[in-house]
Amino acid sequence: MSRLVVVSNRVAVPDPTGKGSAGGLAVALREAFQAYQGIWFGWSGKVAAHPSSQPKLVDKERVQYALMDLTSLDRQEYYNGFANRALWPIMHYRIGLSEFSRADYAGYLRVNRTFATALAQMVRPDDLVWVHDYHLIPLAAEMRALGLTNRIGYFHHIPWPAPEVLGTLPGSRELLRAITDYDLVGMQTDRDADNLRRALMQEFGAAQRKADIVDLGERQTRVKGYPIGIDVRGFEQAAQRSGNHRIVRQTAAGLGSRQLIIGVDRLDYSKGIPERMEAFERFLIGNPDQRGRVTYLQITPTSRSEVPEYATLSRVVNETLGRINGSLGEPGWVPIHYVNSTYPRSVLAGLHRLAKVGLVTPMRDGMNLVAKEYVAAQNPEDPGVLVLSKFAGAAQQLTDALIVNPNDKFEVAEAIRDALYMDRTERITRWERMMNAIRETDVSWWAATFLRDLSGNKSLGRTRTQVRA
Ligand code: GDG
Repeated sequence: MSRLVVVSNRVAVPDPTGKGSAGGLAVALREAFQAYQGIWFGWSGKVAAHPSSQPKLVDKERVQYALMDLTSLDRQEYYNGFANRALWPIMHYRIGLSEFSRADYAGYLRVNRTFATALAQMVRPDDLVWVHDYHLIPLAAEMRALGLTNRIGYFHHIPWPAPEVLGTLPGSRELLRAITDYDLVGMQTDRDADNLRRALMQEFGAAQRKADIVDLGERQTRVKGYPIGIDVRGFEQAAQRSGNHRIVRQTAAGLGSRQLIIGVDRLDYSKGIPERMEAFERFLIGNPDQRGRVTYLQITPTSRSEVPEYATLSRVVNETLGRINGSLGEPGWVPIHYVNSTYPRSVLAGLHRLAKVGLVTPMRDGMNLVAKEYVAAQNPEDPGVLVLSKFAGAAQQLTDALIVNPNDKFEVAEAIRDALYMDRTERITRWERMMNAIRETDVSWWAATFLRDLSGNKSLGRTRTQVRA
C-alpha cells in the first residue's frame, strides 16, 4: 500500500493529553490519514545550535511525525525572512511591504534542500508526497535533483497573485520553474490557478493542454483550484453545545439586549483589521441610533511578532481602537472589544453563534476559514449574516454573503447596517444556500479530491529521464 507523506512548515503532533485544539491542517488531514498510512514531516518549531540532519520520529496511531529542528539563522532567513517578509506580502498583492534579501532567499533554498535530503532517506518509491504552502515551493525541485520520481503534489494555502505582481519579486522566475517539478499544484480558487498558469505561459512559453494542464515540453503540471473546506459537522456540533461554556455564557450575559458583531483573525495586515474598525466607526457615525445597541468583538491572536511589519500593525490597530472607543464610547458602553487571547474552538463556535453579524473583510485571503466557520456555527432558525470581502477566496463560493470591497469603509458600513436590519426570511434563505455550499466542499471532500487527482492521473507520473540532473 502506498503511503501518504505530508510535508508542511510546522508539524502538529497531537497533544499527549488529547487536549488542545487541533490546527486547521491537522483537522484537514485527519481523514486522509485514515485512508493511508502516513508520515508528517516538517519543522518542529524549535531552534537548536547544531540541529540533526535526521528528523526526530514520534509515532502516534497511524501517523509517524518526523520533526526537524532549525538553526536560529535558518529561522531568521527561511521563515521570518524570505517566507514571511518577501513572499507573503507579494502573494497578498502588497508589493510595497515586501522586503527581499539575497541572504534570506539563500536561507530559504538551504532549508528546502536540507528538508529534501532528509526526506529522500524516508520516502519509498510508491509513496505519495503532499507538500503544503509557500515556505516549501522549491521542495519538489530539490527532491527531483536527488532522483525521486514519486508523485509530488503541492497545495498553496494563500493567494497566487497576477503575473505582473509576482514578477516584481526577485527570484520569482526561479520559483516558477521550481513549481513545475510538482505533478499537481492546488490553488484555493480557479482565479489563482489561472494566475499561475498565465505566469508559466508568459515566462516559459508553456502551452495549456486541456483546461488545467500546463505543458513545458519535457514535463507537465496540472494546476487546479481545490477550495479548502472545514469540518462542517464538527463545527456545527461544537456551536450547538457551546451554550454552557463559561466565556460564551458571560459574553451573552454582558451583551444584554445588544447585538453582537464578531471578527476573528490572526493579527496580520492581510486581514484588514484597522480598516474594518474604521468601517465600524463609519457605521456608528452614520447610524447614531445604533450607539449603545451593538458591540463589535474582535478576537485577534498575535502572530509573527518577530517580523517588523507585524509590530507596526499591532501599534496601528491599538491606536485605531483607542481612538474609536475614546471618541464614540460612553460610560457603560465600549463600541469595540479587542482581545488577543486564543480560545478553544468550542468557544469560538459559541461566540460565532451569538453574533448577528460575522465581519470577514480581509484585504486579500487565500480562502478564509473563519467565513465558513461563522456560517457553520449559526442557529438554523435564526441565523446571523456574513459580511464578506470580495478578495477572500471564500467569496467565490459564499455568494449569498453580503459581498463588500474592504477598501471602501462606507460600503462596509452600509453592509453592517443591511445585515443588522435583514429580515429573518432572507437571513434563512441566504444561510441555507451558504450552508449547502460549505457542506458540499467540506474538508474531507477537499483532501480526498486533491489526493484522488494526485494518485489517479497516470499521465502525470514522471519517469527518471524527466528528472532534472
Ligand atoms: C491560511 C490562509 C486559508 C483563529 N483564532 C483562533 C483560532 N483561529 C482559527 C480560525 C481558523 C484559523 O485559525 C484561521 O484560518 P484562516 O483561513 O482564517 O486564515 P490563516 O490563518 O491566514 O490561514 C487562509 C487557510 O490558510 C487554510 O488554507 O483559508 O486564506 O491565509 O480556523 O478559527 N482557533 C482557535 N482559537 C483562536 O483564538 N482555536
